[in-house]
Amino acid sequence: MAINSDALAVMTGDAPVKLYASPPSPFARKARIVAAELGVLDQVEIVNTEGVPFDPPGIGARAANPLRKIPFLQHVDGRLVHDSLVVCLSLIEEVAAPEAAARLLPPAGAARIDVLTREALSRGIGDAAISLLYEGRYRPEDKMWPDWVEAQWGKISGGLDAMEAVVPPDGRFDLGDCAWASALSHMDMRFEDRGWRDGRPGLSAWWEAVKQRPSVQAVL
Ligand SMILES: N[C@@H](CCC(=O)N[C@@H](CS)C(=O)NCC(=O)O)C(=O)O
Repeated sequence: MAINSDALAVMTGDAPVKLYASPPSPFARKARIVAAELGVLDQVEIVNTEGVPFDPPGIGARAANPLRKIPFLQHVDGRLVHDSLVVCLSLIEEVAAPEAAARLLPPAGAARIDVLTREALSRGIGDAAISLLYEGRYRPEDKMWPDWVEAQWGKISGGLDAMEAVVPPDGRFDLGDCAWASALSHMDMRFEDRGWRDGRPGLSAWWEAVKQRPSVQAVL
């Protein structure tokens, strides 16, 4: 989507891309981890922007950001990229050097689909997690629906079980793994009381190891 760069009041400066992101967002964390793993942090200006459902300040004109969500990316030519997967693809394919890009995402075929499928699992967990949080934060108390809350947790739990079944091999840290790390960091931040590690020893051990990566440390 091409937009006039005046459309977002906060757009100033010379970085090739601006990443509109808020620190706790699992989707924004993924984009930041990806930028760090690609070695392009010096080309990405992070603009702190809150993502909340009710038209937060700084989220931009409706024409520029129709879904009113973060993260989104703006290129210096004004192009706007939204949804965290496409933000990551834009960083990989349009900002990073080819060798760095290839480490995060194979160019085609089943290997690429595998990475994108793992990313989608994490994004689904993030969507359910955000729905759950918003239920507690914004829904009037008399309209809360515990079964619905548990159904959202069921999606998260199912996603975590699927992760446990195929724990990433040592040494790999591609886009799918960046996404998993962002989802687990969000689990620790928002849902520690749910005990997501219980019954998932492989995933817990993997998370303890990848948590040491500088790209992940930077978003915790
Ligand atoms: N599928 C989107 C989800 C993004 C999302 O839900 N972001 C939240 C913050 S973590 C947000 O901006 N929420 C505001 C809203 O729902 O209106 C993505 O992957 O980027």
